[in-house]
Parts: sequence; C-alpha cells; structure tokens
Amino acid sequence: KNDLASFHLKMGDCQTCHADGKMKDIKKSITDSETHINAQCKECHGGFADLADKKLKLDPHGSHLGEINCTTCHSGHAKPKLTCNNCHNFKMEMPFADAKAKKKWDGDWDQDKIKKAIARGPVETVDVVVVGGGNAGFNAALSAQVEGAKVLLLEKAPYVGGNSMLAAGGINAVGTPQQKAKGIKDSVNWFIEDTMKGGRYKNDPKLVKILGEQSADAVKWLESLGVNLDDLTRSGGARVQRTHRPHGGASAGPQIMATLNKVAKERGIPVRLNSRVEKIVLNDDKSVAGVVVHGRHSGYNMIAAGSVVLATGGYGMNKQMIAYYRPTFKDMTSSNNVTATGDGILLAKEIGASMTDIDWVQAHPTVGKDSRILISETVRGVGAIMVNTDGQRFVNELTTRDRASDAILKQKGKYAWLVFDKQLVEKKKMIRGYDRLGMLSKGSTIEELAKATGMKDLAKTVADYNKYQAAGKDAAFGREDMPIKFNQPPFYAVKVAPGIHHTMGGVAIDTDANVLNLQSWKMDGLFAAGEVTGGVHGFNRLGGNAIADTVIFGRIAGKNAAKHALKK
Ligand code: MEZ
Repeated sequence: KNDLASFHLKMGDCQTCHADGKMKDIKKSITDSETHINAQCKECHGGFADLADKKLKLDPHGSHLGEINCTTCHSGHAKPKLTCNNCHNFKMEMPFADAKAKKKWDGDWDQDKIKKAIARGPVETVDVVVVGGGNAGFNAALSAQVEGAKVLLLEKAPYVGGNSMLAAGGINAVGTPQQKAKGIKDSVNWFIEDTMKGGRYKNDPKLVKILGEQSADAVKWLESLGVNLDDLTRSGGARVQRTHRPHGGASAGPQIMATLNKVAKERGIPVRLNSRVEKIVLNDDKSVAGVVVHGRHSGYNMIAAGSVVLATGGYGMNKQMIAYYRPTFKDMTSSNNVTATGDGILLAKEIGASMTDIDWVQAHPTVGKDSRILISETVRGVGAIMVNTDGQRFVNELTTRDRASDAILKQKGKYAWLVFDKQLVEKKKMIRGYDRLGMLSKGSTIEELAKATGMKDLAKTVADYNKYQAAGKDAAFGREDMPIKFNQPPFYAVKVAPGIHHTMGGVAIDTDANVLNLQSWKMDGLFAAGEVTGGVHGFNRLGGNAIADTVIFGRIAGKNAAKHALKK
C-alpha cells in the first residue's frame, strides 16, 4: 500500500503496531496535540532545519509556518495534506499521495455530543481557558499565568498562529525608543486621532485610548520576550512612521508567533492543538462554568473554568458569514488563515453576547491577484507606487485601506500593479519571498517592464513621480512620504487586487475586555480580545493596529480573566 505506515514497514513489521495490546498502548499515547507521534517522527528525521532542502526553490520544511507538527501534513495510513496549499498553489508532489483519504474529524458541531459532554460533567478543571492560539490568545495565556492562574490554551488547528502567523506588517506604537532614535515626532493623541479618523470615527474611543496609551508598552513586552522590532515604517492612514517591524524586512507575524509559542512552552502553559471549542457552558446564574471542547482524538469533553477568554480571530474565511454580513464581498479572495471562521462570534452569540459593527469587513487593497498572498502595505510604505493597467497612478498609495480598495475596484479589470525597483528588493526580505513565489514581473528598464506588463503610460508616470519625489511634494495625489526615487534597475511589478483581510466587527467588550451582553452588562467570567471583538477599529482598521490590538487587549483579557477566576 502507498501510505506512510506501509513505507515505514521497512523498519519493522505490522506487528510493531498491531501486536496484541500494542495498538491500545499506541492509542493511549495519542493526545489531541499528537505530541508523542511527532516526537517519534523527529527522533528519526530531526527537526525541520535538518529536513530543509536547500536545493528546492520553495521548501515546505523551511516555511514561515515554523516547526509545526509533522502530522499537520503527514499521516499514517491516510493521504497526506499539502497544508501550504490552503493559501498557495504549489505544484508540489506529496509522497504517498494515492493513499486513501481520511474522514474529516472536524465537520459539523454535534449538538447531541455537546449535550452529553455537559451531562457527564467536567473531565478537567482550570482557572482560565483561552480559546484560540494566535497573538491575542498567547498574550492572554501568558498574562493569566503571570497572575497565578492555571491556564489551558485550546487551538482547533494542528498548528498555532491563526491570522497572526500571516501578519506581514508590524505593530503600531507611539513613544518608543525606535521612534526616538529616528527623531520621529509623534504623540498618543496623534495615534488616537489617526485611528479614529481611519475608522471613520465609529471606533469606541475608550478602547482606542487604551490602544494608543499602551502601545509602547506592548512593543517593550514583545521585545522582552525576544521579538526584534527595530525597524520602523509608515502604514496607510498614519501621519508618521510608527509601525514597528523586525529588522531586515522579514514578516512580523511568524517571528512574533514563534517567540510566543516558545515562551509559553518554556513557562509550562499547555497548548492543546486539534481541539475545537464548540460550546461555552454557563451556570444557572449565567456565570461561565467552562467549555465543551471537541478534540481530534479525545472527542467531546467538558472542561470547567472560572473564566474563558475568546481569542478565536475573525470570520474572513467563513463564506456564509461574509455572504450574510457583507454580501458585496462574497466572491472576494481572502488573505486570511483557513482558521478564521468566526467560531468565537458564534459561541458568544449563542449565549447572548452583544455584537459591535459585526458587518464591517476590511478589504486589503493589495492581495496578489488571483491568489491568497498578501502583498504587505510595507511595500508601499517603503516606496512602491500603485498604478492601473495603463500604468497611471490613481490614488495616494498611503491612504487608508478602504479608500485604496475602492479606488482599485473602479479601475479597468478591478486590479492594479505595485511598481518598485531594486532598492526595495534589497531592503525587504519579504519582497524576495514574492519573487520566489513567481509573483513579480521584471524589466531591466522601465520601458521593458512597461512592455512586459502592457502598462503603456508607465514611463511617464515614473518620470513624473521621480520629479515629485525630488521636490518633496506629490503634486498628483498628495502622498506624504516618498522614500525612494525609481532609478535602480531592475524594475519590478506585482499584480494586486483587494481581498478580505480583517473583520472589524465582533463581540462587544468593555475596557477590561469583559464581553458584554445585549443589555451591555458584563457576562460573568467571559472575556475576549483581538479580531473576534468589535469596537477597536471602527469601520476600517489601520495597518499595524491589529498586532497592537491583539497584544494589548490579549494581555488585558488574560490578566482580568485570571483575577476573576482566582477571586471566585
Ligand atoms: O496590519 C496589517 O494588516 C498589515 C500591516 C498588513 C500588511 O499589509 O502588511
């Protein structure tokens, strides 16, 4: 048979696993996180660094997913999954591809099994359950533990990270040593004003105030854990450079997530993978009693907890929810992780939580056309211009995302090109990544690039832009920051179109990250942070404010959840 287990028969025989009683032992050793199996894989094969194949242009063992479980892609008797192709479109051969497909373990939520799990009572008790293993979840878990709480983090995917792992940009913060070193004048009030203006003044000002005031501390905290955030760039809608990023132009998200995961491990916080929460259980007095979790191997079980933190992310990959809340975006691509299915919103709604701005969905203007790959706002921040199919600029590249997306959708073909030169490729590791993915068109002159892409007016546009850049004033669109003159070949272009990126609305929270009910009262023991919530970003989120939101409100939620549980 052509499956991984049969292949490994070389090492032993069927009896290695199937001898009397042996399967029982093996089954017992299989936890939902599949830790034991993965440890066994690594015992023979080493880690991903050992498996990385330098000869491959794109190596699945050396990706931004980091050291995820081997079983995320490979399984014993069943067909392997090319997890990368949740977002990419690689023509990569998977070994044992013709093994039989395995039944999905995480189909519908089974109400009958949920009821039975509640009736059986809790199999485990902790102080705080954190639902979701992205940036908000890990920050909540770490903060809850600092308060002395026994914490358990549950993640439905076979790997952690959610949308945070895909975050390319960085974290917005004001008053940091990085801004000081670059002589950037900024203030908390400017941060707040930019965020409110970007959100069309529909944000909750109390939440935005916290975002601005605690942003520098959020950067300091991430740095204290080992994240490098030395670089600064300017994101759309910000009046100064305040997006903090890793130096060398690497994407921020993978670095942050790898660090948080490592620190959680070092601090002994259990992170349980393949574990989807399908119910928040309430006591008769409506206080939180715990959750029902559906584990890939363990099935349905209730876990008792004094507090629950929802950190499940948004609903950008839930087609039904998009079609319902934002029908005009229903056929749009999405930059989101497959995990962004709105679970937390559904869980909270079911027990009477109130929602804020639930129908506000952000389209990021620059997702690679016909792909799910985000071309980071950083690319415009460090100098790229955006032009239409004729090679003409049509918008201030650093305007807010809603305006840039609307402007693109009015162009011929509803797409645009980002154009830049060698300087950006040298500066930004992430751009070299787009090149490896085959997304860039190239020309050794602007004219050559124009010919390759059919942008007839590109040479004139670039010449005009270079004049504005030299004069320090964009006479065409009022772009405030023009860091590069286009004069270093080769020249590059990448085709982009708007894609669903962030769902601004969600569970209503107060400044302590308590979830609010329909009467705007605190729901006793229920907290939430990050993209699952609404109110922080209003109708439009600024680039760099998501990581700020997830770190700041993740920490607030974790701390308050712990205090609440410990005082019970
Ligand atoms: O905050 C973001 O979503 C962001 C900065 C994205 C990006 O374009 O890199």
